Amino acid sequence: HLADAYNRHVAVVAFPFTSHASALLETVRRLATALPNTLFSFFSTSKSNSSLFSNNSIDNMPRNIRVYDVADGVPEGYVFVGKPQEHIELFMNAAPENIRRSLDASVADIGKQISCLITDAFLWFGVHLADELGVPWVTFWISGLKSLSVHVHTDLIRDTIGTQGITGRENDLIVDKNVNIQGLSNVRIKDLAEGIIFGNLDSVISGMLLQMGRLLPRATAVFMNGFEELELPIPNDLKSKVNKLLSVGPSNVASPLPPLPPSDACLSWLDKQEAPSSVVYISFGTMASPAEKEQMAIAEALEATGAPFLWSIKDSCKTPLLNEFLTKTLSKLNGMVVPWAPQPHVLAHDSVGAFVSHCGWNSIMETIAGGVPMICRPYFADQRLNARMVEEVFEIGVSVEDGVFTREGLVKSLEVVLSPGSGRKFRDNIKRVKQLAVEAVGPQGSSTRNFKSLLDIVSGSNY
Ligand code: U2F
Repeated sequence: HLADAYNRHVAVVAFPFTSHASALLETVRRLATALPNTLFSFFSTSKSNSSLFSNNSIDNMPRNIRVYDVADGVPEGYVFVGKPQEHIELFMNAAPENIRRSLDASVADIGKQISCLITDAFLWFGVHLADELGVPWVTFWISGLKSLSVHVHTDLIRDTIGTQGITGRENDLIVDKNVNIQGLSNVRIKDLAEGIIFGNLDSVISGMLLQMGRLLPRATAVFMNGFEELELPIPNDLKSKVNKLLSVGPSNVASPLPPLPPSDACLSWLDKQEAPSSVVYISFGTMASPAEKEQMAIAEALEATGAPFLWSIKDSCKTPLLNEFLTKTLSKLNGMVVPWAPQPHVLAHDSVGAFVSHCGWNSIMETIAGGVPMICRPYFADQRLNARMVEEVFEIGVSVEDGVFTREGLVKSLEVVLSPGSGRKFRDNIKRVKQLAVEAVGPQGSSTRNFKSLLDIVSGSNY
């Protein structure tokens, strides 16, 4: 029955951690809406799928997306020892075989061979799966082009800088007079993600990113949720390294935000805040979690400024001192603390005036769409590079003093960003950047053109 209803079967495999799967799904929704005769099978672990496709979000899902589970790679009876990235390691070690098995199951279920394989770029072995299937390998890069460029050039950066004796050289640039990588000329060693030239180069993540950078040139296309004009001249360089570089976003500017239940508590609370651009929104995404000292610095800075605030923090991340503070003090403050907020809607709300963030890529795209300046406290991975762009290139936010939260430092940043005078510069710059994003997804824009190329590849029009 399914085989008769659809012309083609495109398999999409997500990396089932942090915001990777939801970010990929956003673009897949756009593809599925544009290609109603193609069936998209979407693969992630059951845990990831059940949070992505909850009852209310499934109602808004195009009907030609069909969801399949991939095993999480955790052996039966396995006892977690608390190693960092243990889940990721277990998943990745078993992923090629588990994904192959799930792909086969979907073909049997749908009754149609796969004609294109889309994977998160982290799943670098997608190139081998696609070769076996004899179909194009199309990959999704979750972050910005600057960090992608670092991964594509990792071997060159390692040859130039070395991987030993980094201590003391953290402020050095990663390029020297012999090596110029377009767009990376002002990147310092300390801006890089761990596992490129410092940190644990033997970790599963480091190995995965190295393989990814080496194999991406073999992908038929690499697409991402940004827009070219934001990160010039990097796209010019990367276009000579990969077959097709397709920035197709930002998806939250290209498509309307999915509807929320009418009585969402965060939105109702924001509606009650009278002054526009006055609320501080705090969130560190899906993985980063400030240590107790920094959590307390945030709490005390909020108390000191008296600014209204909405803080998204999971209960499991709250430290004892923060819990104590919230129990004693929250009722005296104009603040709301929730385990999860509908962030894109929050950032689009008029009353929000500052976003205290770890600078995950999706958060940056959402803050641009919402027009909210950032206060940056990057933790790991691409976040330091992203934060530098926010502060120095886009000029839509500030970094916290000395890179960590202190009460005084955060109070200063909040004053700079929230004050109508000094905050104006950031709000004007965001308007300018947002206008570029609106143009990119407009009828003549670069992201619209790239999205059409992606549709051609996925639908087989140019194959
Ligand atoms: C990893 O980052 P995260 O997934 O932690 O952070 P973001 O890229 O900013 O994405 C967080 C998403 O979760 C949503 C938010 C974003 O779409 O709207 N969210 C929410 O809806 N409600 C909340 O209360 C909190 C978050 C990694 F750590 C980063 O370094 C990378 O840049 C990023 C992308 O690769 O993935």
